[in-house]
Amino acid sequence: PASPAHRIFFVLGGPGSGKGTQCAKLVEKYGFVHFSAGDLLRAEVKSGSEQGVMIDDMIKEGKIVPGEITIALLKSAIEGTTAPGVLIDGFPRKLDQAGAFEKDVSDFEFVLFFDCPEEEMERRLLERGKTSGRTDDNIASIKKRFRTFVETSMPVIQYYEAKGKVHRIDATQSIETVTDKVIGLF
Ligand code: UP5
Ligand code: MG
Repeated sequence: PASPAHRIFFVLGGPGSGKGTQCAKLVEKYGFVHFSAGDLLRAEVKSGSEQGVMIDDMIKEGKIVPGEITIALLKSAIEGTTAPGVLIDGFPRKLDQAGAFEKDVSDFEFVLFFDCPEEEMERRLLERGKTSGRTDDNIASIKKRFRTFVETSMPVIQYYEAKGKVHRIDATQSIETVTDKVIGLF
């Protein structure tokens, strides 16, 4: 179903491509709200809920958490929102979850795709891992996240690209340069 009150944008890209960083810029500039699927899942782990232990394990292994869980978290996050735009960061990363979201929650305007080579993403994540406290910012988990991204999440981007719904951004340049390119799309 359509959700005319909100313009929903999917923000996708590999681990460390800059999704969260650029979403923060858009929040500042346009008053959008930003929901990171990964952040919602990490909050679920912290809450000590029953499913938190399973989610924790899957994140360390770079695996994709079952869609019902992520979609329920996103749905309730979006529901209370009155902002002019909603940035969904890091979701959908599997084709069937994309279809389920479109069917059960909302349609969306376009996908913002941050394109970045693995060596640059690895450098950023290892640097961030010195202070992030994220259980998946270590080289073993990073390699698994890359593999899941290539095998399972890139097909989502290709699917929407074939439908003309993807804006691809070169994410290798400085944060400011990338922001300038992103701003041009809104
Ligand atoms: N940085 C950013 N931009 C830079 C630039 N242009 N130049 C130089 N440095 C730059 O950035 C990462 C680091 O790089 C930061 O230190 C930043 O300063 C620097 P960030 O903006 O955090 O990148 P981001 O793409 O958000 O990286 P993140 O690690 O969050 O991406 P992931 O996709 O890996 O993580 P996410 O939180 O989305 O998902 C984590 C896990 O949750 C998944 O692996 C999966 O297990 C699970 N998950 C699901 O199961 N389902 C979902 O739907 C979503 C997540
Ligand atoms: Mg992020």
